[in-house]
Amino acid sequence: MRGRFSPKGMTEVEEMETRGVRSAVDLRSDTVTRPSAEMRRAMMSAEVGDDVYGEDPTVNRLEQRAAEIFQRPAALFVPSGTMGNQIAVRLHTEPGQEVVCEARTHLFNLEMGMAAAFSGVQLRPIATATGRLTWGAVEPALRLADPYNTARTGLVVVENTHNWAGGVVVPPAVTRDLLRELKQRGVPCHLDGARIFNAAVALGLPLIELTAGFDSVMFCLSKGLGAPVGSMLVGEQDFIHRARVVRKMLGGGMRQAGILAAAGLVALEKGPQRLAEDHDNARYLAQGLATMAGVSLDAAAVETNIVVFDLTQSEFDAAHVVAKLAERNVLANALDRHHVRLVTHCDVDRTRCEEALFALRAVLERE
Ligand code: TLP
Repeated sequence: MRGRFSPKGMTEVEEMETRGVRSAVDLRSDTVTRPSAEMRRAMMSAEVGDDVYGEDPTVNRLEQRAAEIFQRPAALFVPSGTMGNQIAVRLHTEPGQEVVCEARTHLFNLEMGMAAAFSGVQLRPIATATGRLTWGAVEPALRLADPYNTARTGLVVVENTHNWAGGVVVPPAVTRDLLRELKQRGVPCHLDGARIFNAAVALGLPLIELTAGFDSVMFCLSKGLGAPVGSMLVGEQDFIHRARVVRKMLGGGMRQAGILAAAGLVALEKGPQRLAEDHDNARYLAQGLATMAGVSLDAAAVETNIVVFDLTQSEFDAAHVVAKLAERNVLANALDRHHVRLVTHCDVDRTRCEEALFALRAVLERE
């Protein structure tokens, strides 16, 4: 991932602005979206109260709506997806246990070692070719039979869509087996559904078919759905009650958070309707990229709003490509030495994707 500030102490966007460059085609993430006019209006007029007292009517409405949509008893508004995941890890496990997850998950790579620091658990990452965690892959990694030598498996985490694997969708057929087998063994399963609405849209299935059976679900309002801040944790009443306590431990009691929840409500109701457009744009980027020198990418495998392309065969490494793209007003993220990620969202339309492809070709083919 790129550093936040340039050597001049400015953000990448500020630096471009000082060079008089028109706003960047920002494909670093779907987290970069600005709230829509409708969201800003809703924020302006939001009714608020102190949410730590449970008195913010807009937060309460958002939590009720999320619970309704996911057909669960309760939901909790949290400041970030990371906090939602970490609360779930804390509540499902005991210190000294192990959490099984796919090797490229956000939980393992991008949550600051917090599962160890906050919950005292270790992660057991499982490498897969596709990012889809199947029962066949999880079974050999479970530690349930030897209490005197091994850390017991306390939780399994599934990420859907799988971000670093390229926005890959995990279909219900895969999770159904996994959930059934885990249930039989008494091992809970948490869904990191940061982009679960993208998965549902890509599969053309009701959201609930992708989320039923998980012991808890986290999803983000602040990614493809377009809200400025916030994620939701959904689950059983008692779980969410305990989650509220852990959120407070983490400093996540947000007082007049209705200002943010108002935007979150717009994101929840309106956001999913336009995700197909982001998926089309990602496919369009992937198809163009697949024809470029040194790029390995199966464009047909791009299912949602994330494109990860491989530069192992290129003369350039990922950091170089990202730096050169920035000079051409296109922002992307390097995941590691050989992989670059592009993410489409509501603030980049087809024309801006065409501009990005033009810059990508110029950089990758030294035009
Ligand atoms: N992902 C962000 C960065 O942290 C990498 C991004 O730009 O994609 N789960 C998944 C699958 C995520 O992709 C993310 C954020 C999170 C959890 C955490 O959400 P936040 O950023 O709200 O803490």
